[in-house]
Amino acid sequence: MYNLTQQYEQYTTEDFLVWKLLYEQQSKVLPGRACLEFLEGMFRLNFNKHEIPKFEDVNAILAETTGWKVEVVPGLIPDRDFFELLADKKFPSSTWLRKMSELEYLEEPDMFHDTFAHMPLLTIQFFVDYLQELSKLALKHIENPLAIELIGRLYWFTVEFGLIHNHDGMRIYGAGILSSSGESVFCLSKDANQKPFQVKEIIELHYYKDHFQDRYYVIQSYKQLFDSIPEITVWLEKALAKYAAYQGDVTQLDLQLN
Ligand code: HBI
Ligand code: FE
Repeated sequence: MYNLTQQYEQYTTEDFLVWKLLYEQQSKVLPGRACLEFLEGMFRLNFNKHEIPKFEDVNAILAETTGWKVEVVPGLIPDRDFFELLADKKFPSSTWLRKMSELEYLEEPDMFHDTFAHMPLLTIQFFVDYLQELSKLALKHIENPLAIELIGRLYWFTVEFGLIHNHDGMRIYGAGILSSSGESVFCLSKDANQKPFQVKEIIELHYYKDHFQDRYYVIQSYKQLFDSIPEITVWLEKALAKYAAYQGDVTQLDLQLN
């Protein structure tokens, strides 16, 4: 699709330093907060603070686990391209790293977010099966901005900001949290609003991109995510039927479904 490759030899000393600093920063806050599957995934992908991951190495390991692979993209790509790649078991990742001056926050996802935070989860079969089915659903409605917004909300509150409650307690699996030190701590604190995973409410309410989330949805297992696809399809159809005539900005639209 984009025909890009990771130009590993072009990484600079600053890039390696940024990777090392972000890796060390997250290594301080994630043990005891990140879900076990994420930590195991990091280990399987041989992530470490000294080297920026080589996508060909990551792909060789993913080929032996879920059969997914990483596809190099320039950065944020159009929704159609994004969902086409995911539906084809390809995870889009940038290859550039933020600058030292952007360590805390940056507008667009960089390689640290796409690689460190997203890729370990690609070793979990039920998780990638959910991601693939959600993307196939998006492609069915790719011409409908409301459908893409609502599916984007589900993507946001699971893949990016999801929490999971398994045998060792409440843990993080959302990549948007896993690549942020502040939100990794906040989301499990008593100040955070943690709620059981519920498709209807996630679809109904808009979300914020520029500050900590005002709510986090908690799943009990990755199978629960995969099993929610039929329910997602039902609520999406209801929403598209009821709000078919809506002409406003869908990103701020709150729905009432029943
Ligand atoms: N492109 N590379 C990239 N990464 C994303 O996370 C991404 C994207 N394009 C669109 C997008 N996310 C969101 O609109 C999703 O909700 C689809
Ligand atoms: Fe992301």
